Amino acid sequence: KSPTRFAVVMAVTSTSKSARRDEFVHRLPKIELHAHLNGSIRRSTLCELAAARGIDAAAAMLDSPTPQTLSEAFDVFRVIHACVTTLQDIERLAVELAYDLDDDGVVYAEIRTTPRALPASLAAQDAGTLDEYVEAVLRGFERYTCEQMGDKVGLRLILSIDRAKHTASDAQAIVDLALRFQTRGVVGMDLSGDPTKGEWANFEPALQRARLHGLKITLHAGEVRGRDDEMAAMLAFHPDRFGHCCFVSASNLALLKQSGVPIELCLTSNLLSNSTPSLERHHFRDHYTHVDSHAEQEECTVCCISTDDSGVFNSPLSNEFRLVMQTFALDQQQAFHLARRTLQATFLTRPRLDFPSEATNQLMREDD
Ligand code: 6MZ
Repeated sequence: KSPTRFAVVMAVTSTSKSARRDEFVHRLPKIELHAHLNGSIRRSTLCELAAARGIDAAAAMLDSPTPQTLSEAFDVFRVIHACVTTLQDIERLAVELAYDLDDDGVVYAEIRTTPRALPASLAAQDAGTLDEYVEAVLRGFERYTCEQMGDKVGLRLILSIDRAKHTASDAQAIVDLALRFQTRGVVGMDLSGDPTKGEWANFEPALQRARLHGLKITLHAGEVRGRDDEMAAMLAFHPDRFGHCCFVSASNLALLKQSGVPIELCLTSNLLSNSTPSLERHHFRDHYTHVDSHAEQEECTVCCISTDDSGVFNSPLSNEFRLVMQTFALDQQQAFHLARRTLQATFLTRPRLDFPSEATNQLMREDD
C-alpha cells in the first residue's frame, strides 16, 4: 500500500517544533467549509483593482485592511465590493482563490458568495444577471481545474443570502438561482451579512424551500450578543451546519450540542472581529473533544476549522490549524482527526464524492 498523505505528513522531520508544526499544517489535507469569495480576495488583487478604479489604496487602508471589530470588517467588505465590480473580477477572484487553496494544502472547499448583478467588464454598459455572476465563479473554478496538473482542490459553491440587504423575495430568487445551478456544483445556501441587521423569520421560508429541493443549509448564528431567540429559532430549523456560534446562551448551547449540527469555527476572524476575547477563550474549547476511535467520534460536535475571509483576516487555513494546535495543545494525530472529521460535514452526498483529488479520495477510503 502506498503511503497516505497523512503518513507522509507524519514523517516530516524538521528540527524545531514550530517549523515542524508549520510544515505539518501546510501538508495536512484540509477541508475548507466556510470561506466567502470576496472576503478571500488577495491583498495584491485588491490593491490592483482599486488602482484601476481610481480608489486611493492608502486612504482605504487596502494594503493592510485588518479590522478590529465586526463592524470594521463590514466596512472592509464595502471597500472590496467597490473594487470588485465586474464579472471579469469575480472570475479572477474564483481562479485565484482556487490556486491559493491548492497552495495551502486544501483538498476540498465549499466556497460561498452573495450573487450581485455586475457588468461583464469595466467597459460594458449593462449590469449582468445573477446567473452570469454564478457562471463567472464557476468559470474561475473551471479555469483552475483545466490548468492545474495532478491533485486538484475539489470545489463546490454555496450561494449566500445577505440578511442585511436582501428581502424575503430576493432570498426566494437566490434559491431559484441555486436550483438552476444545482447540477453544476451549487450544493447549498448560506445566510450571512451584518448580523445586527435583518430578521431570521424573513428568510426561513426560502431556506425551507431550498431544503425541500435538496440544497443543504448553513446559517451564520450567534455572531453577536442578544440574539438568543433567533438562535433558538435557527436550532428549531435544524440546518446542516452552523457558522460561528460565538454568543450562545446556556440553554441554546445544550440544544446545539444535542442537535449534532456541525459548526464552522473561524478563530482569527472571531478574534479580529472582537467576537472572542482571546484565542484561549475561543468556544472551540466548548465543542472540541479529542477522540481517536470512530465510535466515540459520533458522540461529539464536528468542528470545521475555517478561514471565513482569508484575505480580510490575512490567515490561510493552514494558519488556522496552526493556531488551534498551538492554543489548545493538539498533537499531529489529533489535528489530523480534526481535519478528517470535517468530511462528515460537507454538503456532498455519498454518491457525489467524485471530486478530482487523489489525496481526498485517499482520505475517503481511510474514513470508510
Ligand atoms: C457575516 C460575512 C462575514 O459574499 O461578496 N460575510 N457575513 N459575518 C461575517 N463574519 C466576519 N464575512 C463575510 O463575500 C463578502 C460577503 O460575505 C459576508 C458579507 O455579506 C460580505 O459582504 P461575498 O463573496
